[in-house]
Amino acid sequence: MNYEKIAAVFCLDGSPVSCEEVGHGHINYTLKLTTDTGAEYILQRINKYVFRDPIRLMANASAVTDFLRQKVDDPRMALHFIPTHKGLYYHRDRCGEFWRMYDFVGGFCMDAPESEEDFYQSALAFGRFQHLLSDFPADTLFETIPEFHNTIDRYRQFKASVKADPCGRVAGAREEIDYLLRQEERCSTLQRMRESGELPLRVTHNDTKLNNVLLDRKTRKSLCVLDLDTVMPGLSVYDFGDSIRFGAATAAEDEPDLSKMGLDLHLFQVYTQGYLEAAGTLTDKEVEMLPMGALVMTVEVATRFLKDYLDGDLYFKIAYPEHNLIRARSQIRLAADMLDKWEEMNRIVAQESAKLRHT
Ligand code: ADP
Ligand code: GN1
Ligand code: MG
Repeated sequence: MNYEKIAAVFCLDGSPVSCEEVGHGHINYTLKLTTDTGAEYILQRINKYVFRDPIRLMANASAVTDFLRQKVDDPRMALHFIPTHKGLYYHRDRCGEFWRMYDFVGGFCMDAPESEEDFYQSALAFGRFQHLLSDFPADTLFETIPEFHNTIDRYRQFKASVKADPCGRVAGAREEIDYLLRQEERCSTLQRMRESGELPLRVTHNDTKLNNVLLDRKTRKSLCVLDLDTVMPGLSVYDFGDSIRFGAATAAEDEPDLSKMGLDLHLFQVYTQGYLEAAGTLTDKEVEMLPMGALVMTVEVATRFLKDYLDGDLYFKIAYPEHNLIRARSQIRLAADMLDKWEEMNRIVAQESAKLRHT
């Protein structure tokens, strides 16, 4: 890839001298670019298979960053897209690929919390993110991935892939498929509550993995939230739940040794505390459904990983052929452990919410 040519399209400080791949995102192709003046940027190719309308996606993302920048004191607390010389926030290359550039914020991302304080900081960042966007005009947001967290629809798509079995992989994944099908009824709860209005729609991030948050290297305080591609109207419990799924697990999302995978209740408590402190007022129902958010996000992503395995690995980046199957298995193990710890999870949420009410 000729990165100099792409970089030249954007209004940069200096000329590029180096470019290297960074991060562990599953979707976009992400590079860190440095110029001869020492300026650092992120250059990213948007995944067109996942995001069918990159132009409208960038309209969303830039509207959100502009909105956030007006509200934060430190510029590192919101992403900043760099325009092209034509004044656009994206560049379409000759092959039809879409590129965007933004300031490299500095700081660091983690794939697993190094301490409970780090995890608490990520809870503050995602909670604050939702709070800051509480008066963002939600009806101006385009749905970058329609029905993104509609678990009922995710199951529909999953069952279609099981039926079609395009790669002949169903027989080797029967146990996992059956487990997930047994969870369908319980895990449809949130979507039903969304449809009935029992849970309020908010502007949410929808992809709240720990590696989508940056912490300051020195203070280890949270800086900003990354990966704004899926900012859309959604449920607070999705954002809470996905953070728990990824960050409060005892092993990586793709840990092959299932005996290592489970829910760390202490980290669950730490995140609950931070999120409730920063997210602003949640309704009693939202608070009550936080554990369900964790379970549903875990089961939902397991259906997505397994569907992608059955489809022939079209959506998520993989590092080896069985990667999506391994991911699905580890998420199933995590979901099963959450169900074993269900009462404890509910007790912790009730306790943290009561604590906050009394301060
Ligand atoms: P994906 O959708 O593939 O997850 P992300 O936007 O999350 O793409 O970027 C992937 C990774 O790149 C992040 O997890 C992070 O490690 C790194 N990264 C992205 N943006 C920045 C930034 N502005 N500053 C520093 N690191 C970044
Ligand atoms: C993807 O983009 P990234 O790596 O932060 C995915 C999430 C999944 C996650 C699983 C747009 O997140 O929905 O939960 O992988 N993002 C998209 O790790 O599908
Ligand atoms: Mg990401």
